[in-house]
Amino acid sequence: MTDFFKGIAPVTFEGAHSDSEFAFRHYDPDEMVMGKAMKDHLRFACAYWHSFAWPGGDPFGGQTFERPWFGDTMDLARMKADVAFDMFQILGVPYFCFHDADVRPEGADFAESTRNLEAIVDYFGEKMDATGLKLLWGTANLFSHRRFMAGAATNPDPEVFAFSAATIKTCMDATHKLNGENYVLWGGREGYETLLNTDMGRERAQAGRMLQMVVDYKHKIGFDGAILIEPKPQEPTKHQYDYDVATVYGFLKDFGLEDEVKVNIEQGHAILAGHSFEHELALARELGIFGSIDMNRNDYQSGWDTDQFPNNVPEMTLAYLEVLKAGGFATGGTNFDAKLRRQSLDPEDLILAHVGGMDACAAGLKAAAAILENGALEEAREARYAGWNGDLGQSLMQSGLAEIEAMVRSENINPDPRSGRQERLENLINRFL
Ligand code: XLS
Ligand code: NI
Ligand code: NI
Repeated sequence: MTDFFKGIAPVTFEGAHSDSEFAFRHYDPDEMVMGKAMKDHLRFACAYWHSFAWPGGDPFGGQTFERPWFGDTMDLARMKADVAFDMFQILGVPYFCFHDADVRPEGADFAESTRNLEAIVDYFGEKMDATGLKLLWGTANLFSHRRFMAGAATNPDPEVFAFSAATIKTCMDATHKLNGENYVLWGGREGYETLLNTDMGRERAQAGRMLQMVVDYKHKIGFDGAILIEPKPQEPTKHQYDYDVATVYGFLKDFGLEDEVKVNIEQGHAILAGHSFEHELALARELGIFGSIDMNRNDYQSGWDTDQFPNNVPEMTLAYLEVLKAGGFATGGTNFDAKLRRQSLDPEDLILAHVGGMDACAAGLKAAAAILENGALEEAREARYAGWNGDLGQSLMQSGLAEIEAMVRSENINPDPRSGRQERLENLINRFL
Protein backbone atom coordinates (compact mmCIF):
# COMPACT_ATOMS: atom_id res chain seq x y z
CA MET A 1 0.00 0.00 0.00
CA THR A 2 1.09 3.58 -0.66
CA ASP A 3 0.30 6.11 2.06
CA PHE A 4 -2.13 8.17 -0.04
CA PHE A 5 -5.16 6.47 1.52
CA LYS A 6 -3.42 5.98 4.86
CA GLY A 7 -5.77 4.97 7.64
CA ILE A 8 -8.63 3.95 5.32
CA ALA A 9 -9.49 0.28 5.72
CA PRO A 10 -11.25 -1.79 3.04
CA VAL A 11 -14.92 -0.82 2.96
CA THR A 12 -17.33 -3.61 3.87
CA PHE A 13 -21.08 -4.14 4.03
CA GLU A 14 -22.54 -3.11 7.38
CA GLY A 15 -26.22 -2.75 6.46
CA ALA A 16 -28.74 0.06 6.55
CA HIS A 17 -28.27 0.92 10.20
CA SER A 18 -24.51 1.43 10.16
CA ASP A 19 -23.45 4.89 11.26
CA SER A 20 -20.03 4.66 9.64
CA GLU A 21 -19.33 6.75 6.54
CA PHE A 22 -16.93 4.08 5.32
CA ALA A 23 -19.49 1.30 5.00
CA PHE A 24 -21.84 -0.13 2.41
CA ARG A 25 -25.50 0.00 3.41
CA HIS A 26 -26.86 -1.76 0.32
CA TYR A 27 -23.91 -3.24 -1.56
CA ASP A 28 -23.38 -6.69 -0.11
CA PRO A 29 -21.26 -8.35 -2.84
CA ASP A 30 -22.33 -11.92 -2.11
CA GLU A 31 -26.02 -11.30 -1.44
CA MET A 32 -28.10 -13.22 -3.96
CA VAL A 33 -30.49 -11.18 -6.12
CA MET A 34 -32.66 -13.13 -8.55
CA GLY A 35 -30.36 -16.12 -8.29
CA LYS A 36 -27.09 -14.23 -8.87
CA ALA A 37 -24.63 -12.55 -6.50
CA MET A 38 -24.91 -8.77 -6.43
CA LYS A 39 -21.27 -8.34 -7.42
CA ASP A 40 -21.90 -10.41 -10.57
CA HIS A 41 -24.96 -8.36 -11.48
CA LEU A 42 -23.26 -5.01 -11.02
CA ARG A 43 -19.70 -5.76 -12.16
CA PHE A 44 -18.37 -2.46 -10.83
CA ALA A 45 -15.40 -0.73 -12.45
CA CYS A 46 -13.48 2.44 -11.62
CA ALA A 47 -12.43 4.86 -14.37
CA TYR A 48 -8.73 5.69 -14.20
CA TRP A 49 -9.06 9.05 -15.97
CA HIS A 50 -11.38 10.92 -13.62
CA SER A 51 -9.91 9.68 -10.37
CA PHE A 52 -6.20 9.67 -11.17
CA ALA A 53 -5.52 11.80 -14.26
CA TRP A 54 -7.96 14.72 -14.11
CA PRO A 55 -6.42 17.80 -12.45
CA GLY A 56 -9.71 19.46 -11.43
CA GLY A 57 -9.85 22.18 -14.10
CA ASP A 58 -12.95 23.88 -15.45
CA PRO A 59 -13.36 26.52 -18.22
CA PHE A 60 -12.53 29.27 -15.72
CA GLY A 61 -9.72 27.76 -13.71
CA GLY A 62 -6.99 25.16 -13.81
CA GLN A 63 -5.73 22.48 -11.50
CA THR A 64 -7.21 22.19 -8.01
CA PHE A 65 -5.98 18.69 -7.15
CA GLU A 66 -2.35 18.30 -6.12
CA ARG A 67 -1.63 14.61 -6.39
CA PRO A 68 1.88 13.30 -5.70
CA TRP A 69 1.81 11.28 -8.96
CA PHE A 70 1.08 14.22 -11.30
CA GLY A 71 3.89 14.61 -13.85
CA ASP A 72 5.27 13.01 -16.98
CA THR A 73 7.71 10.34 -15.88
CA MET A 74 7.42 6.56 -15.85
CA ASP A 75 8.16 6.53 -12.11
CA LEU A 76 5.17 8.78 -11.47
CA ALA A 77 3.04 6.63 -13.79
CA ARG A 78 3.93 3.62 -11.64
CA MET A 79 3.14 5.55 -8.45
CA LYS A 80 -0.24 6.47 -9.97
CA ALA A 81 -0.89 2.79 -10.69
CA ASP A 82 0.03 1.88 -7.10
CA VAL A 83 -2.45 4.40 -5.68
CA ALA A 84 -5.14 3.38 -8.18
CA PHE A 85 -4.86 -0.28 -7.22
CA ASP A 86 -4.98 0.73 -3.53
CA MET A 87 -8.31 2.43 -4.21
CA PHE A 88 -9.68 -0.52 -6.20
CA GLN A 89 -8.88 -2.79 -3.27
CA ILE A 90 -10.28 -0.48 -0.59
CA LEU A 91 -13.54 -0.37 -2.57
CA GLY A 92 -13.54 -4.06 -3.47
CA VAL A 93 -14.42 -3.35 -7.10
CA PRO A 94 -13.59 -6.22 -9.45
CA TYR A 95 -12.72 -4.09 -12.52
CA PHE A 96 -11.08 -0.93 -13.81
CA CYS A 97 -10.99 0.91 -17.17
CA PHE A 98 -8.35 3.15 -18.76
CA HIS A 99 -7.27 5.19 -21.80
CA ASP A 100 -3.64 5.00 -22.96
CA ALA A 101 -3.14 8.67 -22.05
CA ASP A 102 -4.35 8.14 -18.46
CA VAL A 103 -1.72 5.59 -17.59
CA ARG A 104 1.50 6.46 -19.46
CA PRO A 105 3.44 9.64 -20.17
CA GLU A 106 3.19 10.91 -23.75
CA GLY A 107 6.43 10.13 -25.61
CA ALA A 108 8.29 12.33 -28.10
CA ASP A 109 6.81 10.26 -30.93
CA PHE A 110 4.46 7.32 -31.56
CA ALA A 111 7.13 4.70 -30.88
CA GLU A 112 8.08 6.16 -27.51
CA SER A 113 4.43 6.54 -26.42
CA THR A 114 3.87 2.90 -27.35
CA ARG A 115 6.94 1.74 -25.39
CA ASN A 116 5.66 3.66 -22.36
CA LEU A 117 2.24 2.06 -22.71
CA GLU A 118 3.71 -1.43 -23.01
CA ALA A 119 5.80 -0.92 -19.89
CA ILE A 120 2.75 0.15 -17.88
CA VAL A 121 0.72 -2.74 -19.28
CA ASP A 122 3.36 -5.11 -17.92
CA TYR A 123 3.19 -3.33 -14.57
CA PHE A 124 -0.62 -3.60 -14.58
CA GLY A 125 -0.31 -7.29 -15.42
CA GLU A 126 1.77 -7.92 -12.29
CA LYS A 127 -0.62 -5.94 -10.11
CA MET A 128 -3.66 -7.70 -11.58
CA ASP A 129 -2.09 -11.09 -10.89
CA ALA A 130 -1.31 -10.05 -7.33
CA THR A 131 -4.75 -8.62 -6.53
CA GLY A 132 -7.25 -10.43 -8.80
CA LEU A 133 -8.36 -7.11 -10.31
CA LYS A 134 -9.64 -7.36 -13.91
CA LEU A 135 -9.90 -5.01 -16.86
CA LEU A 136 -13.46 -4.21 -17.93
CA TRP A 137 -12.32 -2.21 -20.92
CA GLY A 138 -9.48 -0.34 -22.51
CA THR A 139 -9.69 2.56 -24.93
CA ALA A 140 -7.59 5.12 -26.79
CA ASN A 141 -7.64 8.81 -25.96
CA LEU A 142 -8.00 10.30 -29.44
CA PHE A 143 -9.27 13.68 -28.29
CA SER A 144 -6.94 15.42 -25.78
CA HIS A 145 -3.74 15.98 -27.76
CA ARG A 146 -3.83 18.91 -30.20
CA ARG A 147 -3.16 16.60 -33.16
CA PHE A 148 -6.75 15.33 -32.70
CA MET A 149 -8.39 18.76 -32.53
CA ALA A 150 -10.24 18.17 -35.82
CA GLY A 151 -11.08 14.56 -35.06
CA ALA A 152 -9.33 11.19 -35.23
CA ALA A 153 -10.95 8.84 -37.80
CA THR A 154 -12.96 11.77 -39.20
CA ASN A 155 -10.01 14.16 -39.51
CA PRO A 156 -9.57 16.00 -42.84
CA ASP A 157 -5.86 15.09 -42.67
CA PRO A 158 -5.19 11.42 -43.59
CA GLU A 159 -2.02 11.47 -41.47
CA VAL A 160 -4.20 11.92 -38.37
CA PHE A 161 -6.37 9.00 -39.50
CA ALA A 162 -3.19 6.89 -39.80
CA PHE A 163 -1.89 7.99 -36.39
CA SER A 164 -5.29 7.21 -34.86
CA ALA A 165 -5.52 3.76 -36.47
CA ALA A 166 -2.04 2.93 -35.21
CA THR A 167 -2.92 4.15 -31.71
CA ILE A 168 -6.12 2.10 -31.64
CA LYS A 169 -4.11 -0.98 -32.61
CA THR A 170 -1.72 -0.47 -29.68
CA CYS A 171 -4.63 0.07 -27.27
CA MET A 172 -6.42 -3.05 -28.54
CA ASP A 173 -3.16 -4.98 -28.05
CA ALA A 174 -2.89 -3.62 -24.49
CA THR A 175 -6.51 -4.53 -23.74
CA HIS A 176 -6.08 -8.01 -25.19
CA LYS A 177 -2.86 -8.63 -23.26
CA LEU A 178 -4.61 -7.73 -20.00
CA ASN A 179 -7.60 -9.97 -20.85
CA GLY A 180 -9.92 -6.98 -21.08
CA GLU A 181 -13.56 -7.93 -21.49
CA ASN A 182 -14.42 -5.10 -23.91
CA TYR A 183 -12.79 -2.45 -26.07
CA VAL A 184 -14.53 0.95 -26.14
CA LEU A 185 -14.62 3.63 -28.82
CA TRP A 186 -15.90 7.01 -27.71
CA GLY A 187 -15.73 9.47 -30.61
CA GLY A 188 -14.50 12.43 -28.56
CA ARG A 189 -13.93 14.74 -31.51
CA GLU A 190 -15.61 12.68 -34.24
CA GLY A 191 -18.01 15.41 -35.21
CA TYR A 192 -17.80 19.02 -36.30
CA GLU A 193 -17.58 22.56 -34.98
CA THR A 194 -19.10 24.09 -38.12
CA LEU A 195 -20.63 22.68 -41.28
CA LEU A 196 -18.93 25.50 -43.18
CA ASN A 197 -15.65 23.56 -43.24
CA THR A 198 -17.01 20.01 -42.98
CA ASP A 199 -17.61 17.30 -45.58
CA MET A 200 -19.99 15.16 -43.55
CA GLY A 201 -20.29 12.36 -46.13
CA ARG A 202 -16.55 11.89 -46.34
CA GLU A 203 -16.11 11.96 -42.55
CA ARG A 204 -18.84 9.37 -42.10
CA ALA A 205 -17.16 7.06 -44.63
CA GLN A 206 -13.83 7.44 -42.79
CA ALA A 207 -15.47 6.57 -39.45
CA GLY A 208 -17.09 3.49 -41.02
CA ARG A 209 -13.79 2.31 -42.47
CA MET A 210 -12.03 2.76 -39.12
CA LEU A 211 -14.67 0.70 -37.35
CA GLN A 212 -14.42 -2.08 -39.95
CA MET A 213 -10.66 -2.19 -39.37
CA VAL A 214 -11.20 -2.39 -35.60
CA VAL A 215 -13.54 -5.36 -36.05
CA ASP A 216 -11.14 -7.07 -38.49
CA TYR A 217 -8.25 -6.62 -36.08
CA LYS A 218 -10.29 -7.96 -33.18
CA HIS A 219 -10.81 -11.20 -35.13
CA LYS A 220 -7.22 -11.27 -36.34
CA ILE A 221 -5.77 -11.25 -32.80
CA GLY A 222 -8.50 -13.46 -31.35
CA PHE A 223 -9.82 -10.85 -28.93
CA ASP A 224 -13.10 -12.32 -27.75
CA GLY A 225 -14.34 -9.31 -25.82
CA ALA A 226 -16.96 -6.95 -27.21
CA ILE A 227 -16.31 -3.84 -29.28
CA LEU A 228 -18.45 -1.04 -27.86
CA ILE A 229 -19.30 2.41 -29.22
CA GLU A 230 -20.16 5.03 -26.61
CA PRO A 231 -22.79 7.44 -27.95
CA LYS A 232 -22.74 11.14 -27.03
CA PRO A 233 -24.54 13.96 -28.87
CA GLN A 234 -22.14 16.88 -28.33
CA GLU A 235 -19.26 18.10 -26.16
CA PRO A 236 -16.47 18.59 -26.94
CA THR A 237 -17.65 19.16 -30.52
CA LYS A 238 -20.85 21.01 -31.39
CA HIS A 239 -22.22 17.87 -33.00
CA GLN A 240 -20.92 14.33 -32.53
CA TYR A 241 -21.70 11.68 -35.10
CA ASP A 242 -22.42 8.93 -32.54
CA TYR A 243 -25.32 11.04 -31.28
CA ASP A 244 -27.37 8.42 -29.44
CA VAL A 245 -28.24 4.71 -29.56
CA ALA A 246 -30.61 5.08 -32.52
CA THR A 247 -28.02 6.98 -34.57
CA VAL A 248 -25.28 4.48 -33.77
CA TYR A 249 -27.55 1.61 -34.81
CA GLY A 250 -28.22 3.23 -38.19
CA PHE A 251 -24.47 3.70 -38.66
CA LEU A 252 -23.73 0.07 -37.74
CA LYS A 253 -26.39 -1.18 -40.17
CA ASP A 254 -24.96 0.99 -42.92
CA PHE A 255 -21.50 -0.52 -42.51
CA GLY A 256 -22.73 -4.08 -41.86
CA LEU A 257 -21.46 -4.14 -38.28
CA GLU A 258 -24.67 -4.51 -36.25
CA ASP A 259 -23.73 -8.04 -35.18
CA GLU A 260 -20.15 -7.07 -34.33
CA VAL A 261 -20.46 -3.90 -32.25
CA LYS A 262 -22.56 -3.00 -29.23
CA VAL A 263 -22.99 0.17 -27.19
CA ASN A 264 -21.64 1.51 -23.91
CA ILE A 265 -24.39 3.81 -22.61
CA GLU A 266 -23.63 6.70 -20.26
CA GLN A 267 -26.27 8.36 -18.07
CA GLY A 268 -25.01 11.89 -18.71
CA HIS A 269 -24.78 11.37 -22.45
CA ALA A 270 -28.36 10.10 -22.59
CA ILE A 271 -29.52 13.27 -20.79
CA LEU A 272 -27.47 15.50 -23.14
CA ALA A 273 -29.16 13.78 -26.10
CA GLY A 274 -32.56 14.73 -24.70
CA HIS A 275 -33.37 11.18 -23.59
CA SER A 276 -33.57 9.42 -20.27
CA PHE A 277 -30.94 6.83 -19.34
CA GLU A 278 -33.60 4.11 -19.34
CA HIS A 279 -34.73 5.12 -22.84
CA GLU A 280 -31.24 4.52 -24.22
CA LEU A 281 -30.92 1.22 -22.32
CA ALA A 282 -34.33 -0.02 -23.44
CA LEU A 283 -33.70 0.85 -27.08
CA ALA A 284 -30.28 -0.84 -27.09
CA ARG A 285 -31.87 -3.95 -25.59
CA GLU A 286 -34.62 -4.00 -28.22
CA LEU A 287 -32.06 -3.56 -31.00
CA GLY A 288 -29.82 -6.30 -29.60
CA ILE A 289 -26.82 -3.99 -29.09
CA PHE A 290 -26.81 -3.49 -25.31
CA GLY A 291 -23.24 -3.87 -24.02
CA SER A 292 -22.22 -1.93 -20.93
CA ILE A 293 -22.89 1.23 -18.93
CA ASP A 294 -20.92 4.29 -17.91
CA MET A 295 -22.59 5.20 -14.65
CA ASN A 296 -22.71 8.81 -13.60
CA ARG A 297 -25.21 11.65 -13.17
CA ASN A 298 -25.72 14.77 -15.21
CA ASP A 299 -26.90 18.03 -13.79
CA TYR A 300 -30.33 18.63 -15.30
CA GLN A 301 -29.78 22.39 -15.50
CA SER A 302 -26.40 22.38 -17.21
CA GLY A 303 -25.78 21.87 -20.92
CA TRP A 304 -22.64 19.81 -20.49
CA ASP A 305 -21.42 16.48 -19.22
CA THR A 306 -20.92 17.06 -15.48
CA ASP A 307 -19.95 13.43 -14.74
CA GLN A 308 -21.14 13.49 -11.13
CA PHE A 309 -21.32 10.36 -9.03
CA PRO A 310 -24.79 8.80 -9.17
CA ASN A 311 -26.97 9.18 -6.09
CA ASN A 312 -30.56 9.08 -7.31
CA VAL A 313 -31.97 5.67 -6.35
CA PRO A 314 -35.29 6.02 -8.26
CA GLU A 315 -33.30 6.69 -11.45
CA MET A 316 -30.93 3.79 -10.79
CA THR A 317 -33.94 1.55 -10.29
CA LEU A 318 -35.36 2.29 -13.74
CA ALA A 319 -31.89 1.83 -15.26
CA TYR A 320 -31.25 -1.57 -13.65
CA LEU A 321 -34.78 -2.64 -14.55
CA GLU A 322 -33.68 -2.34 -18.18
CA VAL A 323 -30.36 -4.08 -17.48
CA LEU A 324 -32.17 -6.99 -15.82
CA LYS A 325 -34.69 -7.18 -18.65
CA ALA A 326 -31.75 -7.39 -21.06
CA GLY A 327 -30.67 -10.52 -19.18
CA GLY A 328 -27.97 -8.63 -17.25
CA PHE A 329 -24.45 -7.85 -18.37
CA ALA A 330 -22.60 -10.35 -20.54
CA THR A 331 -19.16 -8.76 -21.04
CA GLY A 332 -20.29 -5.35 -19.77
CA GLY A 333 -20.47 -3.82 -16.31
CA THR A 334 -21.08 -0.66 -14.31
CA ASN A 335 -18.16 1.70 -14.88
CA PHE A 336 -18.10 4.83 -12.71
CA ASP A 337 -17.30 7.37 -15.40
CA ALA A 338 -17.67 9.97 -12.66
CA LYS A 339 -15.45 12.57 -11.13
CA LEU A 340 -15.25 14.51 -7.90
CA ARG A 341 -16.31 18.12 -7.80
CA ARG A 342 -13.15 20.22 -8.02
CA GLN A 343 -13.37 21.35 -4.40
CA SER A 344 -13.42 17.75 -3.12
CA LEU A 345 -9.71 17.62 -2.43
CA ASP A 346 -9.34 14.89 0.17
CA PRO A 347 -8.41 11.26 -0.43
CA GLU A 348 -11.51 10.38 1.63
CA ASP A 349 -13.69 12.23 -0.90
CA LEU A 350 -12.49 9.90 -3.66
CA ILE A 351 -13.31 6.78 -1.66
CA LEU A 352 -16.66 7.98 -0.34
CA ALA A 353 -17.85 9.21 -3.75
CA HIS A 354 -17.45 5.65 -5.04
CA VAL A 355 -18.96 4.12 -1.89
CA GLY A 356 -22.08 6.28 -2.31
CA GLY A 357 -22.32 5.48 -6.01
CA MET A 358 -21.93 1.74 -5.43
CA ASP A 359 -24.60 1.84 -2.73
CA ALA A 360 -27.03 3.80 -4.93
CA CYS A 361 -26.53 1.24 -7.72
CA ALA A 362 -27.02 -1.66 -5.31
CA ALA A 363 -30.22 -0.12 -3.91
CA GLY A 364 -31.49 0.45 -7.47
CA LEU A 365 -30.65 -3.10 -8.48
CA LYS A 366 -32.49 -4.56 -5.48
CA ALA A 367 -35.55 -2.40 -6.12
CA ALA A 368 -35.54 -3.34 -9.81
CA ALA A 369 -35.31 -7.04 -8.93
CA ALA A 370 -38.18 -6.67 -6.46
CA ILE A 371 -40.31 -5.01 -9.15
CA LEU A 372 -39.62 -7.86 -11.59
CA GLU A 373 -40.25 -10.50 -8.93
CA ASN A 374 -43.53 -8.86 -8.00
CA GLY A 375 -44.52 -9.06 -11.68
CA ALA A 376 -47.38 -6.54 -11.67
CA LEU A 377 -45.55 -4.03 -13.85
CA GLU A 378 -44.73 -6.53 -16.58
CA GLU A 379 -48.22 -8.04 -16.35
CA ALA A 380 -49.78 -4.62 -16.89
CA ARG A 381 -47.51 -4.00 -19.88
CA GLU A 382 -48.38 -7.37 -21.41
CA ALA A 383 -52.08 -6.87 -20.79
CA ARG A 384 -51.89 -3.56 -22.65
CA TYR A 385 -50.73 -5.33 -25.81
CA ALA A 386 -52.76 -8.52 -25.33
CA GLY A 387 -54.87 -7.84 -28.43
CA TRP A 388 -51.80 -8.34 -30.59
CA ASN A 389 -51.56 -11.97 -29.47
CA GLY A 390 -55.07 -12.72 -30.75
CA ASP A 391 -56.31 -13.45 -34.29
CA LEU A 392 -56.73 -9.80 -35.25
CA GLY A 393 -53.19 -8.86 -34.21
CA GLN A 394 -51.69 -11.83 -36.02
CA SER A 395 -53.58 -11.23 -39.27
CA LEU A 396 -52.81 -7.49 -39.36
CA MET A 397 -49.10 -8.21 -39.56
CA GLN A 398 -49.67 -10.16 -42.79
CA SER A 399 -52.31 -8.00 -44.51
CA GLY A 400 -52.30 -5.03 -46.87
CA LEU A 401 -54.13 -1.71 -46.52
CA ALA A 402 -56.94 -2.71 -48.90
CA GLU A 403 -57.65 -5.99 -47.11
CA ILE A 404 -57.65 -4.21 -43.77
CA GLU A 405 -60.05 -1.56 -45.06
CA ALA A 406 -62.45 -4.28 -46.21
CA MET A 407 -62.21 -6.00 -42.81
CA VAL A 408 -62.81 -2.78 -40.87
CA ARG A 409 -65.96 -2.24 -42.95
CA SER A 410 -67.27 -5.79 -42.84
CA GLU A 411 -66.62 -6.32 -39.11
CA ASN A 412 -67.52 -2.74 -38.23
CA ILE A 413 -64.29 -2.30 -36.21
CA ASN A 414 -64.79 0.62 -33.80
CA PRO A 415 -61.95 0.84 -31.22
CA ASP A 416 -62.82 1.59 -27.60
CA PRO A 417 -59.99 3.63 -25.88
CA ARG A 418 -58.59 2.18 -22.66
CA SER A 419 -56.63 3.77 -19.82
CA GLY A 420 -52.83 3.78 -20.04
CA ARG A 421 -52.79 3.64 -16.21
CA GLN A 422 -49.64 5.74 -15.94
CA GLU A 423 -50.22 7.08 -12.42
CA ARG A 424 -51.13 3.64 -11.13
CA LEU A 425 -47.87 2.27 -12.52
CA GLU A 426 -45.89 5.17 -11.06
CA ASN A 427 -47.46 4.41 -7.68
CA LEU A 428 -46.56 0.76 -8.11
CA ILE A 429 -42.87 1.62 -8.71
CA ASN A 430 -42.79 3.84 -5.62
CA ARG A 431 -43.84 0.91 -3.45
CA PHE A 432 -40.42 -0.64 -4.10
CA LEU A 433 -38.26 2.42 -3.39
C1 XLS B 1 -16.63 11.37 -22.24
C2 XLS B 1 -16.70 9.91 -22.22
C3 XLS B 1 -15.37 9.20 -21.98
C4 XLS B 1 -15.47 7.78 -22.41
C5 XLS B 1 -14.16 7.10 -22.63
O1 XLS B 1 -17.64 12.05 -22.15
O2 XLS B 1 -17.64 9.51 -21.30
O3 XLS B 1 -14.98 9.33 -20.65
O4 XLS B 1 -16.22 7.03 -21.51
O5 XLS B 1 -13.41 7.68 -23.63
NI1 NI C 1 -18.00 7.56 -20.71
NI1 NI D 1 -18.97 11.14 -20.67
